[in-house]
Amino acid sequence: LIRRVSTQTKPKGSSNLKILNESYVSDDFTNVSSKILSHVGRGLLNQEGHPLNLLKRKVVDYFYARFKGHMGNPIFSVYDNLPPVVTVQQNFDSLLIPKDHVSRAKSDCYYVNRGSLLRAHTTAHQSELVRMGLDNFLVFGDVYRRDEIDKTHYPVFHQADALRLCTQGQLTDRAGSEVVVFEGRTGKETPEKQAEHSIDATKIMETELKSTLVGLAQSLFGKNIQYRWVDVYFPFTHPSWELEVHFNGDWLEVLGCGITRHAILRSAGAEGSIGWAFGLGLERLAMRLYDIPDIRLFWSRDSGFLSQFQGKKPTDTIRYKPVSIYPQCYNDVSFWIPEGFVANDFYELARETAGDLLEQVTIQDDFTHPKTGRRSLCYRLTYRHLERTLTKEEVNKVHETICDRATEILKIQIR
Ligand code: FA5
Ligand code: MG
Repeated sequence: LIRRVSTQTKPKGSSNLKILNESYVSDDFTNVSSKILSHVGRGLLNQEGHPLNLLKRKVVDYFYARFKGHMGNPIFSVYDNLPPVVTVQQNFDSLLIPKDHVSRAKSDCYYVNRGSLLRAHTTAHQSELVRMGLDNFLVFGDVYRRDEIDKTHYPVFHQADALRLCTQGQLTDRAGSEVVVFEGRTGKETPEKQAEHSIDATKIMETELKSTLVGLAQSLFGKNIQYRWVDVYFPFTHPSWELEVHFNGDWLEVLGCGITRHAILRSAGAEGSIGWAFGLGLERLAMRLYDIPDIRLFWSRDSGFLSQFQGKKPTDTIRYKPVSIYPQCYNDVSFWIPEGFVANDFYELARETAGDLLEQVTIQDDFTHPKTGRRSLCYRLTYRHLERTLTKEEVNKVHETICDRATEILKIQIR
């Protein structure tokens, strides 16, 4: 998927990146690697019998059943094949994410170049779909984030996003009496609502949003689940909430949602509507739903994994049974860090070097020398192959290569 092509016109130091048959010129912002690009185009969501495909179909079926038009037709349209390279405008600007917001940092995203990146959320497509005139839609897609390493984090995962718009007329029809949606110039923003909106219209939308999402969680996990709403902040919604579900003794964050910022709708040509939106992580749900213990398994091509889902229907109950558990192996590394050291750079270098052998990286010690002020970190790297037993020699070799590369590229100094 990644191919470097030489051209005559490219600026010094840049090259052409080929992603899904499109060509991009790299620059000083480029930080996608061939390892990450090897995930682009895998199409797990659309692979018949993959657990993410089964979950996608469960979500779609729920929305089709819940929201019907006058003729009994489903009113949500579904997009599950939008290309993952998006512009900075789509991923951030169109969603009112401030220019200096942390989520834009090179340390958190995979940039193709200064103008484009691998989408960090499926919300990146919201504004263009509204501009196309859509008023009820679901977007499913692969998303890319530079992040920590453990059993529930992987640099590529999948999200579902939704948006639902209502005009004043539709809201009035639904309520059975006149609902005024907009407050006009005198409106003020409060914790409950945006300046542009009336409290009545906001509450109707909030109630529908929350009951839709609780209904979705119940349709996946059963009527008796325990859940709670947490107030949060997103630049593109207000008010905003997260839904947490109690699972195996823990509160699990399932999704973020809220009332779409009116400025987003206005600039996308839907100034006459009020809308709600949400975004949820599919792996987190699939891991609970199917008892999948490690997020790396979603990328497995092993038949021991895939065969347990093949030929199944979205309505079938499936419990994944680990084929066998191979032993873990860990090695520690302590080093002095140079100025400007970014932990995500180390995680990624480790992952690039070890590939999927690397299961987890945890920090064991963080020490600042009292005299020199130099800071040293100790990380524990846990290795485990999903499909066979690793030898100690094999792990040592990989571990040494990580240390060598980190010394050379990140300028760390091993203790
Ligand atoms: C977002 O991505 C917002 N775009 C969601 C949204 C959309 C809010 C529309 C309002 C309106 P957040 O970064 O919290 O928010 O991610 C949303 C969900 O994705 C999380 O609740 C979680 O389920 C999942 N998620 C986030 N990071 C990871 C990760 N590293 N691994 C697996 N799942 C993740
Ligand atoms: Mg969140």
